[in-house]
Amino acid sequence: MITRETLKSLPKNVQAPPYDLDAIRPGILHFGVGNFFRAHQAFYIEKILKDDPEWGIIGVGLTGGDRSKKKAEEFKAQDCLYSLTETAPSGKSDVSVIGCLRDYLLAPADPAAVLAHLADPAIRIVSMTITEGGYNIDENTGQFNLNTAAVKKDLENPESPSTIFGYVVEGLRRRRDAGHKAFTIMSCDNLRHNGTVARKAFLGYAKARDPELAKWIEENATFPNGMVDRITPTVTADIAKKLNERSGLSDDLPLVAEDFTQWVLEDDFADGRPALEKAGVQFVDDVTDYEHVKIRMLNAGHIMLCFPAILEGCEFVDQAIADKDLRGNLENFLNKDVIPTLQAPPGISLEGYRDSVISRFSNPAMADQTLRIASDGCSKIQVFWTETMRRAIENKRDMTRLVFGIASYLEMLRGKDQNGKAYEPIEPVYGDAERKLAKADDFESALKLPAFDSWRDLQTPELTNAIIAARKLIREKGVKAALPAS
Ligand code: CS2
Repeated sequence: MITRETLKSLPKNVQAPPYDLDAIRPGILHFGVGNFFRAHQAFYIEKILKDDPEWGIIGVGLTGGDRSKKKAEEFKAQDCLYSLTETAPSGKSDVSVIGCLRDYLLAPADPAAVLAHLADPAIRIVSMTITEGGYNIDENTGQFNLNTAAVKKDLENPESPSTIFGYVVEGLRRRRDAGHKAFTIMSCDNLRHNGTVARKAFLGYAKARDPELAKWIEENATFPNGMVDRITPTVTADIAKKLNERSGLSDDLPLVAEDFTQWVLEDDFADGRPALEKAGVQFVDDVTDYEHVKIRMLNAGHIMLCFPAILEGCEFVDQAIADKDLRGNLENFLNKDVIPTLQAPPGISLEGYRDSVISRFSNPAMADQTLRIASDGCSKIQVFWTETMRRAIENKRDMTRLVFGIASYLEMLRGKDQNGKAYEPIEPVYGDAERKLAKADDFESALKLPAFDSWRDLQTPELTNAIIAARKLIREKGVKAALPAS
């Protein structure tokens, strides 16, 4: 366990928080304290606290259940301290104890405390990493979904909420009534225009609750868009053990991330912000081009590499990229399918970005799991590949690599690799019907899966046939035989 006591005698290679923990006051409330948040947003905030101690973070978990309770207990037991190991592809690593998280609350266990923080004018930013599905946008209408049971329940009892929308809007209601300023609602999820998505979600809920309140929120709160980037693997018990062995700590919540990190953010804050530029955050007027480069190259490349890699039995991303055929396919995909249809933001070379992506994927110290990358492939394919796919179909470009990628995804969903080894694909948005489609050997019907909805209007019989043929080839002759030649 790490405690405040531990900080007094850290192993000499471990960096302590460079400020007095007792001087930190909370200014940010964050929903969804996952590994990515701990390695990314918290890492940046950590750097500015010495000069700006009023931006400490209160973490909030929204779900109950035993796992959440255990996590909350672990955070509490460590006074919310944890170690972050940042590792370069060369193997060089730095370890620091992060202290910016000053409390962790489980909303179902203590809703009043969460609401009290949200109503407190000292909290000036409410941030979140709740995954794409967390914004509750109806895929068919593109609007906030008012019909889920949890949202309906919150709308019936708006002062005792259970969803993030209910909490945030009730917090803002209390602030308005008390004559306080609104806070900034800052999404840190890996989505295009995450701020715009958050705006739609929170205003959608607020309008249904009380149009006047919604108007006040619209006029007073802000929703900056941001591009976030740092590869942060899942920490298994085995990895945790290794991290502790290397650091000399006995941390119950250790974390590892690559040494690369990027945060490009719109400077649109309702009530001030930390001087994040001092920590390396890049403030821009419009994040669009940055988001496209990241999502269409890094994230799209990740799944293009990992779907077939899983079939080949590769457990880790660095193992996958060390396979020269899989790497060649990824390079061809980036060079031929993505880069020619992408707009580079000022000062960024797409070729340089490609090289950095390949080097980042090669980082052996990350032990980043191919199954983590492939998880929720249904949403990822739509977010990461749609633009490239639509451009390719519309402009009649060569589709072989995309076809191969889709066929690999579908084969990967069977949960059995080429060597007959079983694994569990993680597809949280699929219900029973989709699971059945994914496991069945009906290649044509499998294309009805929602993963392909975002270009369904452009789907042609030729494309369908090409995907089916690629899938057959993978099944009969294996990934290597099916890999596009160039
Ligand atoms: C990965 C991301 O899960 C995925 O699909 O591509 O988690 C990736 O590691 C992060 O976006 C890096 O910023």
